[in-house]
Amino acid sequence: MHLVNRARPLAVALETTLLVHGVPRGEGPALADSLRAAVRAAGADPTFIGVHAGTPIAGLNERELAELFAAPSVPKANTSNLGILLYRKSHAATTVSTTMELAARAGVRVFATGGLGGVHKNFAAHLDISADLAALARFPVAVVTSGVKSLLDVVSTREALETLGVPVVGFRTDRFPAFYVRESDAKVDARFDDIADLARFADAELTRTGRAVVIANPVPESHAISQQQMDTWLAEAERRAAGNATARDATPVLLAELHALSNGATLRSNLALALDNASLAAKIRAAM
Ligand code: PSU
Ligand code: MN
Repeated sequence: MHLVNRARPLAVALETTLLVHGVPRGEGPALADSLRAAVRAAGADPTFIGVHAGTPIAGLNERELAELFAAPSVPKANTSNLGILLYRKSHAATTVSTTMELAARAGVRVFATGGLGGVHKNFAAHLDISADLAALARFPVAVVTSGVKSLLDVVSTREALETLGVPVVGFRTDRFPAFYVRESDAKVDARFDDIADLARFADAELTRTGRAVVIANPVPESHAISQQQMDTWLAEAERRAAGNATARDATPVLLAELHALSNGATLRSNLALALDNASLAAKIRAAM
């Protein structure tokens, strides 16, 4: 695999699945601009990761990103189908798992995303576990995230991270956040209140283990959604998505249903947390 590596020394990785599949079509370019600005404002170098015509790139340029946005459809690549998409010379949007794989190869140590994939609900009836979890055990990247998407089984996902030996630390929180919701029933392994302290720990831990560090940063209060409200919307989104929300489409289909039936409240929450994570990731990178 020939990786085009344009990462600069203070690179912060950003994923393309969030841009292409996580927000409605048409909103991706504006989100890309604001993520870039958030990283720069905090003193680091925004580095979009994705696949352009079969070439994996750390640091997509404006033209390449524009071509991904303009393509009729861009497949979502996790660590299982990435190689096939490269071989077929396809474009691809990278999820947390593949953004980490390419970031690690490019030497990028910090990555900002929205929410991690994890263990889907009803796993006793139907097992669906995101490739993100296995990637966290394999690639040495500090991932700044607002926890795991509220549509997953958050407590089981937290347990799975423990099984995989992935440390989960909270930035100014003791609880493991659940994406649009600031708290869940699960805890973090340790709390950090100071960015320089957190950056020192993450840097040392990446070097010590060769695995990821999860840095959990709750959605800003101003854009948080209550657990009760989330439960109501999610039950309705699951009903509406029934049958369509399978396999790789499960996450994008449910997110789109939530954005629609909350009149955009979940989308605004998603954008706010993604930007806040980009900003925190940049501060951590600058402090390393
Ligand atoms: N967070 C968001 N929006 C998203 C995702 C995360 O705010 O669209 C994406 C990430 O790329 C994550 C993926 O890796 O969803 C997980 O998908 P799956 O459950 O199919 O592994
Ligand atoms: Mn899945």
